[in-house]
Amino acid sequence: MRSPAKRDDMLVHEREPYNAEPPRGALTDALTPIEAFYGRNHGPFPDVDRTAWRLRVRGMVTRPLELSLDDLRSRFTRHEEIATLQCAGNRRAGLMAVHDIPGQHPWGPGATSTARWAGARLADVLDAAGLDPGVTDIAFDAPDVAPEADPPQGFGGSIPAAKATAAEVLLVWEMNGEPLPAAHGAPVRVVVPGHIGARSVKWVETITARDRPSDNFFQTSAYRLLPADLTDPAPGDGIALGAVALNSEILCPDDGDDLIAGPVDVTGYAFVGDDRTVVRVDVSVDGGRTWAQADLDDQVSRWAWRTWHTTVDLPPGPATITARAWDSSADLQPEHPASVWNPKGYVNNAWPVVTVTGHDR
Ligand SMILES: Nc1nc2c(c(=O)[nH]1)N[C@H]1C(S)=C(S)[C@@H](COP(=O)(O)O)O[C@H]1N2
Ligand SMILES: [Mo]
Repeated sequence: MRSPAKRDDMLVHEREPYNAEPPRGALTDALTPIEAFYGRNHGPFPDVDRTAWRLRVRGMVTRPLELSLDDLRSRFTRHEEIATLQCAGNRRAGLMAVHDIPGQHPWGPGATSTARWAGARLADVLDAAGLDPGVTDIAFDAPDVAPEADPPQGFGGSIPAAKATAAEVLLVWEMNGEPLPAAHGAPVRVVVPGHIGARSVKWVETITARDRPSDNFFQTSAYRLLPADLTDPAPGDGIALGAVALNSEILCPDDGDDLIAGPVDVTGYAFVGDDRTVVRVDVSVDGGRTWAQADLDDQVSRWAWRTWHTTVDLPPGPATITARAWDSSADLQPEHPASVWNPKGYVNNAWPVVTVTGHDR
């Protein structure tokens, strides 16, 4: 497949495999247009023939299934869910500024986007297959082979069975009302709202019911939070990433902007996974000495980010704008990226900062 149809001003970290994020300003709406939606790929796009494509459901099930796209669409009820995808590497650049992370892309704040997804509930498909009582995890496998996967294997991962059978997890064939684009996993991808993007496996071919997490490289070795001093990790080391940690970003103004001193509109997003919700966002223009609460925009879906806005009084001269989000468990984002630095550069959820200059009119 050629390069996906994206905005000209995407920040391309890598052309092949395609890894790109939109500029901050492209993410201010509740829903992200497909041409701005970030792309994160570990290997080249696979060639999938949609008529020959079959979804296999196997493992610890009573009735193994083999479903065509037509089977999936006709046998199961179509459901929609507006959900944010967020890569575990989102905002990694902030960790790399603390200490280099070789071999990883320096993602800014744009490795996250929100779409309206439609497809079948994974729960309904698992129900048709009949899960054995001992099932604890549901694994997904795709055909695209990443150079980093050791040994060579397709992309894959798993989620706990309790999440897999929740109503929000979909097998998706539509994105923002259009057929799912090839670059985002056509004919069918998994969307796991509230969990790291890596579990939303694109071009999914096999679903396996298991009594332990997936053995796939991207479950056992990648997407794990390692202690900062671990230099030679083995598979299974560190914390497997699942639900998305509380995070936020400033989308407007952009870092480095020259502005007129005085009232300045500030907007951003805040997001947290699974059973927590964003309940408060504070903004500071004096480096965190004093804070004012931002207005939270209406949340378009339980599984979408919360966009927010406020107006600050920007002083003349160089200034920093800082934000920090709170969630329904009274958790607050950590202040410094240094305190969350980890060898693979995941989950930078430190306070976002943009540096701007206020000019006299
Ligand atoms: N088959 C497959 N699925 C995949 C990936 C991949 O490389 N291959 N990348 C994952 C990661 S790390 C993320 S963050 C999301 C990105 O989805 P997008 O490219 O549609 O934005 O897809 C996930 N699903
Ligand atoms: Mo990711």
